[in-house]
Amino acid sequence: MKKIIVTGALGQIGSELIVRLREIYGADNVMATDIRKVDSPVTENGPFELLDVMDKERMFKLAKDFGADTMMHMAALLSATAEAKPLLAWNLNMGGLMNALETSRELGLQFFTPSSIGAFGPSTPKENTPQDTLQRPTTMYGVNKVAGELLCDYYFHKFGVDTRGVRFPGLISYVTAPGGGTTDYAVDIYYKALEEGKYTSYIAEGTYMDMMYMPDALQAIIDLMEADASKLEHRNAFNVTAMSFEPEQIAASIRKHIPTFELSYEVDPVRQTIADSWPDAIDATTAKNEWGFKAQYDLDAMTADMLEKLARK
Ligand code: VAH
Repeated sequence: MKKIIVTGALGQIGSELIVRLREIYGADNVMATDIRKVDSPVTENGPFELLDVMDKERMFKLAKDFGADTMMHMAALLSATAEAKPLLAWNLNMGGLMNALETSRELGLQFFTPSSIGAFGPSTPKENTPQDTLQRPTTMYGVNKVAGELLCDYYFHKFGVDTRGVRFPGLISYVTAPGGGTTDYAVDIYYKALEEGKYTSYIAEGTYMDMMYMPDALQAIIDLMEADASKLEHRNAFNVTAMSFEPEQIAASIRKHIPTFELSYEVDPVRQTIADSWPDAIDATTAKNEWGFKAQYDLDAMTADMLEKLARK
């Protein structure tokens, strides 16, 4: 039976990953950790501990005392925040990752951490971005993600740690409010569509980015971690995506439910520059071939579910 310790458990992915993991593996077998504590299913429906991922001693002790056999390291600063605080981002994103990898090496844990389409840069092919290609990101977040991918592969080849990762596209969910990302316009737009019937996008019309609905992201993590290791030629990290769209397309999808929805633009140069440096649409064939990756939600299915769930919220 898996015993999983998760860092960043109150973040955008963590908040839903914990709930899903506890459904599958049992609440007592999933320890959630985060640097802060708030009342939520994550902290109330199973083991929760405060953990600053820069505190290696506490991370090791929590994992050891819990009897963990798996580490899912989700704590990190996202792209826009990292661009505003590059030194903090380097220290936290790389220092936290190193502590999680070292803990996994010392305790023999299976290891997961997400990379991102942010690991690609302006010189990466923008259409059907291959699994193996040029990675020269121009953001601190991207530098962290490429370095992180290489570090995770190093821990696999050098120390035999079973490290696995995916390059997530923008993730869309209704559980946590958007924050710190470049793709979060695609989350915020749904909240504002219901609250105000209109949205002002900080990402320009015609800016294509890969996206995925959170249920598909959670399933990808679980499927990859359960995959037969002998089938994995790659490890850190697999391209995964469900769709690629630009703001006008998500607005059109929303108008199928809210016909009067209005979209306008006030471009944020910082986040637009980040978005322009990323691919338009990546290729996920390798993930499909090596461990059966398959997304269930397209744009219209995601819109219908997002609006329904947010309206109830
Ligand atoms: C961000 N949502 O915008 C994250 C993600 C691909 C985007 O890495 O920073």
